[in-house]
Amino acid sequence: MNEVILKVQGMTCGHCVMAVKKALGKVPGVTHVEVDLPAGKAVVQGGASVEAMIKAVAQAGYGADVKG
Ligand SMILES: [Cu+2]
Repeated sequence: MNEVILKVQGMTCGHCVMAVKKALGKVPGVTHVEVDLPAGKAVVQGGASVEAMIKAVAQAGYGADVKG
């Protein structure tokens, strides 16, 4: 199983966390999502493409980038 850590910009509260979580959860292939608000990151597990994850987060209104 793949694990991707995304840096997410623009999250300020629990609502943002839920929105990002929901957006990433809808990406085909994603099996599990953990969002860390204070760290501004999302840990995504599954076989989805990183491009699709970033696009999904962007469509939810947040910025995403591959961490590292
Ligand atoms: Cu919020």
